[in-house]
Amino acid sequence: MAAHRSRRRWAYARIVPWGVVGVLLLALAGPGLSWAAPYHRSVVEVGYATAIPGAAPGPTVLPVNLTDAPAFDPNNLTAPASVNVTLRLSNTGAYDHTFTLSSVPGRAVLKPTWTPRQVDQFFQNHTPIVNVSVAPGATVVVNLSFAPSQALNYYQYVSVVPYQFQAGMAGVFYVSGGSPSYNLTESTTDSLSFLPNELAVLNVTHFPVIAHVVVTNTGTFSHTFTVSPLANYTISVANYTSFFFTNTPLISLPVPSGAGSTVAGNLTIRGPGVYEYICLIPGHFAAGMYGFLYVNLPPPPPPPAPSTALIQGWLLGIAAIFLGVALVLAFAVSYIGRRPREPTPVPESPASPH
Ligand SMILES: [Cu+2]
Repeated sequence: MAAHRSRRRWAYARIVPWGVVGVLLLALAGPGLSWAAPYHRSVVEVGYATAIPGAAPGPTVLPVNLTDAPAFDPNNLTAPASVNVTLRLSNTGAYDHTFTLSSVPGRAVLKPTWTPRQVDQFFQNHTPIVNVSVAPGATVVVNLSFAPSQALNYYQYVSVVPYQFQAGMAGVFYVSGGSPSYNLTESTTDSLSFLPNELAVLNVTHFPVIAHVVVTNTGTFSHTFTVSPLANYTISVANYTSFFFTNTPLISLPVPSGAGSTVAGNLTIRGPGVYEYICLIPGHFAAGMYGFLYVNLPPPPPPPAPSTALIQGWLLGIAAIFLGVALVLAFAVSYIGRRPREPTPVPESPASPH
């Protein structure tokens, strides 16, 4: 009896410590597993990785390594909008990582101070553009294409494995504006003017839009072609230097001196309106070296040409009135008579009685 009981107590003594260790391990691993679970999708090919459905493998291939630092290498990417892009995501470490690309524009929307639960909640509220889990040693290929409306924005990418983003596993994807869809030609003259001084980009269906501009110098002075970033804003001659200091121009091309020299560049236009462009060389703007770029607005109609008629209509009208008055007066004069009446002939008096 006593021997039996002591053997049972001995068995409990061996099992209980292992049980305690097991419960502790589960308690430690549990939260991590529960956070990670939603993102460890077994979708290994494309995931829900397409900003535009049906994106094909692109001419632009961007390799990204996911490391145990933990970090992305590189931690910044750039691709144009409306172009198919292929991401090659390689996990070079020994731990799981995810490549999760936020759909909310901004460089610092996701904060490293967030808890894994907050990161999780963010991506439940804002479905990511890309969300793939990459196992150690694996490479995942993702095809995507950014819409034109996403251009000129930054999108963060992070690993949502708990505490990896918080430890610095993050990067920023910049979507550039794509290829130019409009061509503009402009020239500068020694009479300190732009020729033409009105440019137009019309029938734009979506912004931002890129225009390619070629500026040719027809004279010997050097100039600049500097476009205001503000729509419907008239630049003042008095403070244009400080204006462009605080408002980065859409483009500022130095036009080299010498007839025939040419310079070209792209400018990105975010919306419709009238954008003034000027020459920054001191004195040139004041002398009249400016023009206007009309975006989705037709240039104003030219002022009516001066009449080439020798005699204007209104002048004829007034002349006719004066002529009429003169005729009436002449008629009245001739009828009534103004000249002194002819003296009434004195009746011949009879011979004086004298
Ligand atoms: Cu100039």
